[in-house]
Amino acid sequence: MPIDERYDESQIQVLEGLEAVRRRPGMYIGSTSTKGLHHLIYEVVDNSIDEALAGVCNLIKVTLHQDGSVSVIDNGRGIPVKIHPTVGKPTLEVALTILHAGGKFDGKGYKVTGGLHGVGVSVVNALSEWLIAEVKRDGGLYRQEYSRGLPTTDVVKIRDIDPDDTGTTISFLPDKEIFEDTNFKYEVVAQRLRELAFLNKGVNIELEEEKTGLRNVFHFEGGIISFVKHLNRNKDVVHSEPIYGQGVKDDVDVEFAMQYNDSYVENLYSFANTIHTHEGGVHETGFKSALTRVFNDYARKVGMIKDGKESLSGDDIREGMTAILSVKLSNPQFEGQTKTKLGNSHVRGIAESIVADSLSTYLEENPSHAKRILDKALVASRAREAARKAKELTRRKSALEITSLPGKLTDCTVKDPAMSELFLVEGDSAGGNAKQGRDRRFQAILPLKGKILNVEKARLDKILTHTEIRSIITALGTGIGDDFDISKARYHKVVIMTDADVDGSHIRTLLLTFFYRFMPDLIKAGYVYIAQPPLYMVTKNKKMHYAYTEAQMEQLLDQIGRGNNEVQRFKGLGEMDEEQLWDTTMDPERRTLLQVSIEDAMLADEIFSILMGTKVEPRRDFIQAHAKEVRNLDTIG
Ligand code: 0RA
Repeated sequence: MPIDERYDESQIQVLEGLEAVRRRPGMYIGSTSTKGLHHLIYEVVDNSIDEALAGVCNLIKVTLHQDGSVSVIDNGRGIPVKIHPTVGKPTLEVALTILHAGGKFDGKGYKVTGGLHGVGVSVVNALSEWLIAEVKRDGGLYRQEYSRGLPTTDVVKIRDIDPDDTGTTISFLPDKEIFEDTNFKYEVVAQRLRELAFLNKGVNIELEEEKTGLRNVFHFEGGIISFVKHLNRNKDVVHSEPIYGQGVKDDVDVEFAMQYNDSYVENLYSFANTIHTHEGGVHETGFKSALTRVFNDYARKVGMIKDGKESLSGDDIREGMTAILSVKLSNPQFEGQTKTKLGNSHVRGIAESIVADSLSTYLEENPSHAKRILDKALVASRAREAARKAKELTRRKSALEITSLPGKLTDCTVKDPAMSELFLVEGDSAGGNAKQGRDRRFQAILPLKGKILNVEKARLDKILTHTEIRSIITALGTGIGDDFDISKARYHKVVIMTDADVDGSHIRTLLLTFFYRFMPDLIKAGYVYIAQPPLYMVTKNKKMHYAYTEAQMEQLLDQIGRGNNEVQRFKGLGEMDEEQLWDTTMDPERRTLLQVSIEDAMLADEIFSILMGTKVEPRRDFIQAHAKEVRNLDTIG
């Protein structure tokens, strides 16, 4: 075949590929929201991580530049630059312009990551206003530039370099035509890079933001052991060193670390090829059944539970456990609603046997720790039994009373849950205004008094007796915990509306904790939102303008002129009248709601623990550090 014919063919492939990506970006990076935007960075970094896993890279640096662009630098082998044998163009150009060509071409090596959707750097290129790839390889520094996925230069050799010096730098500016918001959030990027550093021990990952001078270097020789210690750092632990185990079977690498703390909360974070498997899957199932079996066997053997009679449930054994489970395999199958559930069925047994082996060895070798952990599980077992009885009682009672809706709820008139919204409003006075201001057809109001219960310290039985929580549960209609049924939800939007002050964010954090712990599927379904009341009202010539942030307020003053106006800062929802509340915060045509995602769970959990756990010092430090920037108490946005 003549060269130019192949050239034409690959050119058509490029154009079709780019068009597909730009037309339906969501198919490739999940969404065009902030979340999708951040996936651009993760996609590039995952390629560098692959180099690290191949043992040929130990440095990755991400820089958020002043102009909104990002660079990802690594010292891996560098993307090959020689002419690609079938396409007839430099491999670098092929990797950056042809869909699904970004991976390793020889099929060799242990390719385990590959981004959430494993789409390759060409997708990042297609969704960037510009991208520059620089490669140090084969004794040269090579460079090519692109615009919206198309090359604007050839692959050019810039200069000769030391042949031992290798690596790749990808710099790009996300396309404003594609993304709703092109501002990267330092904390969000930091969270993922920290996670990657934990999951790939020894790798140095650096993050820097030019605008703020913020900088972090993530490097953990302890790997997931450090991860577990990090998650437990604000908690009182039951044993000082995490339990750790690792093994490989049939090319599946399984690694876990776990440590108990004195809370009642289970924190199991599982990963497959460094991708967080929110929805769990076969590896989690294997891990959990190993835990249940090994702890019960051991407890029976040492006489802590009677032969044949009792046994500890998985929930009892996992109460207060913080654990990381990380598996690595080729061709992971991701299933479930958000494609974060591992489906390769053979992994279940492999995970179970590797975890069971390491755990039983640990228990044999550490009898005093084993006893402490089992004592805790036995207490949990008794508490659960008591809770079950209490729950039965409430169930029987409500059956007799014909499940009535809470008295404080002002319901909406439509009965279609998909159209209905429930506002959880802080305080009776704001609740009153919300009732007056709402659209009664589809908006229901439930005012909540004061601080609702501290959910982390309390167990299920106690929570069920709390009036505010019971009102929320009955209003929602879904039930709770194991009884939770999303199809019974009476509203498909549950909007948390609190003041923009410290108390308000505390209540919001408490509510989010409650939903996260007891109705996580409500969050996963995308039913939970946070209302955004304005911070300022500017009155000029009797006309009212609202601003939701300091920056917006400055912008507004520039627009309408700084003279002759009156600026009011809203301290609470109660300071707005019913009309203002409707105009700014409740009217679907004009409001902005923040959708709460389970993605923030790890970050959220950290804040919950700090604010509500038993350790006083981290809480005091946190509140002092954030007193001036109340909005940072938000678990999202
Ligand atoms: C294709 C093949 C090889 C490495 C890479 C791509 C590669 C891609 C990226 C993206 C960012 N950093 C990267 N580093 C490497 C394998 C090269 C070889 O076998 O020598």
